[in-house]
Amino acid sequence: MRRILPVAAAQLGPIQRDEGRDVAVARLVAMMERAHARGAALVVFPELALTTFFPRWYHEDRAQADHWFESAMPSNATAPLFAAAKRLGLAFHLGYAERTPDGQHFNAAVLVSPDGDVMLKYRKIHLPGHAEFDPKRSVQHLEKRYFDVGDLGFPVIRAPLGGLGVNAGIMICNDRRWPESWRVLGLQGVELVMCGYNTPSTNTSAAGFEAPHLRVFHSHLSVQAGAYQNATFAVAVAKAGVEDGHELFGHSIIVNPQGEITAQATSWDDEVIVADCDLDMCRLGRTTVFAFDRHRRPEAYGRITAQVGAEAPGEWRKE
Ligand code: CDV
Repeated sequence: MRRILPVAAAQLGPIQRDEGRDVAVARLVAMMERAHARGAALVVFPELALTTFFPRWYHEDRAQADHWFESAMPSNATAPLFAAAKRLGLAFHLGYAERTPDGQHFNAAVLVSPDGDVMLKYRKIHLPGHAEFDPKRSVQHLEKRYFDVGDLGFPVIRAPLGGLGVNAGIMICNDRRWPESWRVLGLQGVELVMCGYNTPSTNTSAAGFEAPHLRVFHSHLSVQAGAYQNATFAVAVAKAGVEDGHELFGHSIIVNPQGEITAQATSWDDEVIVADCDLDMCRLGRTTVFAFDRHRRPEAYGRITAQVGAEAPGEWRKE
C-alpha cells in the first residue's frame, strides 16, 4: 500500500509589532480549517509564528524582550490551536520563541499530534545575525542577542501522522542553508523535514550587494538540494510580506525527494498550499545514489566536526 501523507504549508502574511497573539492565533486556526478542508493530515506553520519577527528590534535590557516569548506550550494564548487540532484531527508544526523555567531562551518549534501531544521539539542551532546593536545595518538581526544556541541537536522521531508512521524532523530558517543540518537528519532516516523561516527580501547587513531575486533562489536552492541529497520530503514555509515596514519574502514550497517543487505559494500573505507526499519516493535515493551505508566516507569528513572556520590551504611549491 502506498504511504501518502497529505501535507499543508500554511504561509503567514505579516504580523505587526503591536498585534497580539490572539490575532495571529485566529489566523492560524483559520488556515488549519482550510488545510483540513483540503484533506491535509499535517499543517506546517513558520518560524516565530505568533508574533512579529522581533529580533529586528533592539532592547538594551534583554529582559525587555521577554514578552515575545512563550513560557508554556500550550498556553492560554495558544490553546485555540490545540483545540482546533483536536476538533479537526490535524497535526501541526509551530515555530515560537520559548523561555524555559530556568530562564533560557530558544527559537523553537514543535510537532503536535491531533491529541495535543508534543511529539517532537527542536531548538534552532544556526542563529544568524549579531548580539549587539549594529549602526551600519539598515535593519537589525539580533537572534544572537535574544536566543541561546539550541541544545537538542537535530532530532527525528517516527510520528503517527495521517494513519502512517513518518520519520519527521525539524530545522528552522537559517539551518536550511547548512548541509550539516540536513545530513544529520538524513542520517536518522528522515522522510519529512519541516522548516519555518522569516527571511528579509534584501540583504540588510551592509556587507555588499545581493540581488533581491537571488534571495529566493538561494532559499529554494538550499531546500531542494537538502531534500534531494537526503532523499526526503521538505516543507519550507515563510512568514512573508511587509512587517513593521520591512519586507520578508514568501515563496513557501513543498519539495519531493528528487528535489522538485510540488507546491509553491504565490502570494506574500496568509496562504495554504497542499501536496500529497508519497513517502515511498524516499526509497529510490536512499537505496541508490545516497545509500549512506554503502557510499559515505566519514573517515574523510573529520574537518566537518573538528573545525568551525575555514583554514588556509598550504602553498603549492615546485619540487
Ligand atoms: N530567520 C533567519 O534565520 N533568517 C536568515 C536571514 C537573516 C538570512 C535566513 O537564513 O533566512
